[in-house]
Amino acid sequence: MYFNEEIETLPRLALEALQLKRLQGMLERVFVNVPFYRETFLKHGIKPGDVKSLDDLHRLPFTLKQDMRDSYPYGLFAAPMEDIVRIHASSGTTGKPTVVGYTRQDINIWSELMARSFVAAGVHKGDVIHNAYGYGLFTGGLGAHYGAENLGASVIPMSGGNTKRQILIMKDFGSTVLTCTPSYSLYLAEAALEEGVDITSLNLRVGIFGAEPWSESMRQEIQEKLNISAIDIYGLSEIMGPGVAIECQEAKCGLHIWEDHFIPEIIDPETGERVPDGELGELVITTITKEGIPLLRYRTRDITSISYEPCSCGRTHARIARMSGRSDDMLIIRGVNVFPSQIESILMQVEGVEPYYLLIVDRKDNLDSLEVQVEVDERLFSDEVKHLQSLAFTIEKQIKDLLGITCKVRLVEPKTIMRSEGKAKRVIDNRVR
Ligand code: DLL
Repeated sequence: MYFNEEIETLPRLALEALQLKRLQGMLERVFVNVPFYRETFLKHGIKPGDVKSLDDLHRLPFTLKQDMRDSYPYGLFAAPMEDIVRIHASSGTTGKPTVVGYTRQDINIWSELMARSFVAAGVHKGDVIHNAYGYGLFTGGLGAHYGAENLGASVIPMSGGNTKRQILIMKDFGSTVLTCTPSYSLYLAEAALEEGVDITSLNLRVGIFGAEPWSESMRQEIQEKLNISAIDIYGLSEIMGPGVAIECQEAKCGLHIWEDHFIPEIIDPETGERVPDGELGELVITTITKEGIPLLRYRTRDITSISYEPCSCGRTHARIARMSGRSDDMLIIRGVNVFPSQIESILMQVEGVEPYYLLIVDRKDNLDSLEVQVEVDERLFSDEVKHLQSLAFTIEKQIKDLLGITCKVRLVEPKTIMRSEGKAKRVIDNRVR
């Protein structure tokens, strides 16, 4: 099933020809309308007309999040304010938010790509979509909402928070699709249990989860606890919002990135050079149809790999692998590079361990230390202390064996680690940078 069969299954040659034509148009537009790009092009001695093939793209300069911050709030907009119909912003951990603007056409394209994403995930007209992504400056809520309406499904604009009410609505309204962060879906499952609601017996069939990193083992956990098929969706506000890429329900093997609107590249974050297909690197995206804020070679900082192999679902658009972290959230602990998701994968494979954890990184006497706090099953706490100790020891050993770092594992009682309604906070780094 497709939302737009012709374009989703377009032969690659035609897709690439379309990309080149759109890329050339985009370069002209930013050269004329965005002083930042005009100056960058002039500085590098580049004219928009120099790009004759898709391969020429890699000679153009990158755009960084810092460039967006420097042009706060509207400096990178390529359309006049009277054509901007929506503004979103990403919170950002430090400093000012990153602001993005959408023209009417940008919103229409976003709604189409979200609708395509829903269909790829196995959602159709007639579904009742319980949308628990936050509504507001965050792109999750409204992005999924417009896509759901465009598809013709019934959308419940829940937003985040008020967890008890979410359970009630999900049950009484017969929701068939859940959209929220993966961590919140598990929190909902837990809350349902407390409310005496058997979440596995509701009408829910599909969950579309993203906005934060999660692992394959977490997918298994969610699928079992909620009795649904869990699909990974990727996006970022700078590029559009949710729906830049999504897994198809047929293969669930990589996320199709909608290449008629975005050109993906995977680069070595150190050298900026492209890496071969299939190898891990940083995802760089060029938007080729956006009017509000088109971005050239935007460095997402997200780590993934790309594959152009045909997919069993028939879509011809390339697939990016599940994100393995960010090139900037990567922790370096006593010289060893670790992604929180790697630790999560190890934890999730341990019997009795719950999917709530916190990594606390510290530095004492110039030596880094890592403490992994993780919740364990209630029953383990009523057990003998030595069982808990041996479980903690087993996890420490596995982390040491698989990742090469020594850590202290602290098993904590259920519900002691703070729950989040949006993106979960998994790392506290107390080291002075
Ligand atoms: O999180 C957009 C979104 C909303 C995506 C709902 C999916 C669902 P931002 O707040 O700008 O936008 O954050 C973007 O979140 O660069 C990734 O680091 C991370 N991220 C998003 N989706 C995934 C995912 C939204 N599926 C940042 N897996 C991105 C891992 C993800 N990380």
